[in-house]
Amino acid sequence: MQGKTQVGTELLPFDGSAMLMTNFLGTNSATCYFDELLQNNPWEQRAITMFGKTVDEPRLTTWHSTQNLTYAYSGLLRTPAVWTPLLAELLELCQSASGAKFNSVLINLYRDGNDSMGWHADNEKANGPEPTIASISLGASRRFDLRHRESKETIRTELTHGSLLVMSGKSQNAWLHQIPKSKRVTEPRINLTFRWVHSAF
Ligand SMILES: O=C(O)CCC(=O)C(=O)O
Ligand SMILES: [Mn+2]
Repeated sequence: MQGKTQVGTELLPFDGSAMLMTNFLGTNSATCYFDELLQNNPWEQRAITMFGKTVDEPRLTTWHSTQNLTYAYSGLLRTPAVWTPLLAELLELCQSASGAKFNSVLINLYRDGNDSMGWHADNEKANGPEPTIASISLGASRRFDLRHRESKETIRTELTHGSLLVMSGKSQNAWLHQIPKSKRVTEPRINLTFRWVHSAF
């Protein structure tokens, strides 16, 4: 299983960068990673509390760290799941493609088009002021939107099997992003977002 580097497409017109490399992983190796994770990753269903109501997150997730760091997001404290050779391999590929260092990864499983991730930015304190986030997509293609916080300008793209999106600079401060629900999508998608987490909270 290995990756191949490719020149990316810049999605953001200003205020940060979001570089999309569509054929970052070859189709066959992307499929191997997908199958292995779908079968063997210890998927967790988490609950979130919003406006006093507790509901299940509309996706399954796991958090992994090379240094056993815990991570807080959306009021959830995560303890890390196992760090595997597969994750070490993908981390290495993301580091060479982006020039950034990562020590952890959040993995999302969108079981079908009913699963989603609402508008947010990865601007938690633990990520530092201008974080670089490397995001690998495996399985079903899903729409991915970016919306500028002030101008409301919206960029819409498709994250396909084996693609890499690297968000950096001001992107997490100036823009929000989401994976909207989709009635068309009946197949699962796995997304891995590699991050550098500065300290445990
Ligand atoms: O699934 C995706 O492509 C986005 C995931 C994401 O934004 C996140 O994990 O913070
Ligand atoms: Mn995000």
